[in-house]
This record gives sequence, structure tokens and C-alpha cells, in this order.
Amino acid sequence: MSITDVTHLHEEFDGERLPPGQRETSKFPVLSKGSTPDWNPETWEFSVTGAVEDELTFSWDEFRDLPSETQRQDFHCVTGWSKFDCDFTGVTFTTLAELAGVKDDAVHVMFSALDDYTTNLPLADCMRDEVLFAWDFDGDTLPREHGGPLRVLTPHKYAYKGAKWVDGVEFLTEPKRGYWERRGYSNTANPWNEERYS
Ligand SMILES: Nc1nc2c(c(=O)[nH]1)N[C@H]1C(S)=C(S)[C@@H](COP(=O)(O)O)O[C@H]1N2
Ligand SMILES: [Mo]
Repeated sequence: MSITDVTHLHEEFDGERLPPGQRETSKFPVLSKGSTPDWNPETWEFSVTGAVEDELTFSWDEFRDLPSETQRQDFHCVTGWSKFDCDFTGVTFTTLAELAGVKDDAVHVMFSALDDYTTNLPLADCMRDEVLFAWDFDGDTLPREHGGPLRVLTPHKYAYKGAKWVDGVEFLTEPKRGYWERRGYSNTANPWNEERYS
């Protein structure tokens, strides 16, 4: 199986592989605002809504049939740890965006999740090949506590920009803030500028 290595993306941000103020860990700590939500593969539904030509819904089987790829990514948590060389398999944001057809007035995106978490990004920060909706981690099913069945990865941002248990993406015509962005974490979250708090 081919793996696309995107662990060099720090070069685009004029930074070292390990962003400032981070320490590398081989562990994979769990950070959730609450407990791990239940999900039912029979009733799980993923929706693409808002400023798109076609709003879409996918069952779990339908989502898994979308074209997928495996990427080697680094993971940067705002609390100070980074984990290198994580292999995630899933569907790219741009694949979904193309299927739905993003309208010209869309400028922003809100992700929603089964635990009522939300997080936001400008559209341009989502339309990047490494923004991934992933269901596998290092060759196995993504563990439930790490966001299984499906989570978002944003290796160019601190990891709170990647919603675990994601079940919806909404295209917006103006910016809006998500769960942590309303509670003091940085709206922009660039690890190489240490944009941790707002
Ligand atoms: N749905 C959801 N996604 C979430 C969170 C959460 O509480 N709920 N926590 C965020 C935070 S603050 C971080 S650092 C990462 C942690 O991912 P991990 O638990 O796999 O390390 O998930 C992010 N995505
Ligand atoms: Mo976090």
C-alpha cells in the first residue's frame, strides 16, 4: 500500500519539524472534552451542508466507499506534545468538497461531532490535501477514544482543529467559532507561530 508522506509540511511554515514549545512523544495521549460518545453503524450518518451546490449525506458504508488514501502525518497537541509519523487512512476534505460543489460565497467551515464538539477553519485551510477524514490509524481501526469511527486530521494546525467522532461539515458564508475557539483557544492555531490562545 502506498503512503503519502506529508511530514515535511513544516517547511511551508518556515519552521522545524518539532514546532516551538512542543516535545516529542511516542505515546498517543487522549484529550476529549467529555466521554467517548456511542455510535451505531446502522444509523450513523455523515452530512455535508451549507454553501454547497448539493447537500450530501452518507451512511457508514457509503462513506467507506469514497476514494481513500493513507498519509504519514505529524500530530501537534496544543497542550505541548507532538507525535511524529502517524499513518492515517481516509478521505480528503477536497474529495468531499468536490462531490458537494462548494459555492463561490463559501469562506469558512464548521465541523460537528457526535459529542457536540465543533471546530472551525477558513475554507482555504481546509482545501489542502492533508486535511483528512480518517478511520484507520497505523494500519488498524482508529481507536474509539481517538475519534473512531471517523475523525478529522489537520497536521498544519494544533490538533483541536481536527474533530474526533466527526459527523458533519458545514460550509459557511461568514466565519464562526467552534467549541474551544469560543473558550480561549486560538482561532488560527498555527503551531509554528505558537498560536495557542486567543
Ligand atoms: N469531537 C471532539 N473532537 C476533539 C476533541 C473533543 O473533545 N471532541 N478534542 C480535541 C483536542 S483538544 C485535541 S488535542 C485532539 C486530541 O486527539 P486525541 O485524543 O486523539 O489525542 O482532539 C480534538 N478533537
Ligand atoms: Mo487539545
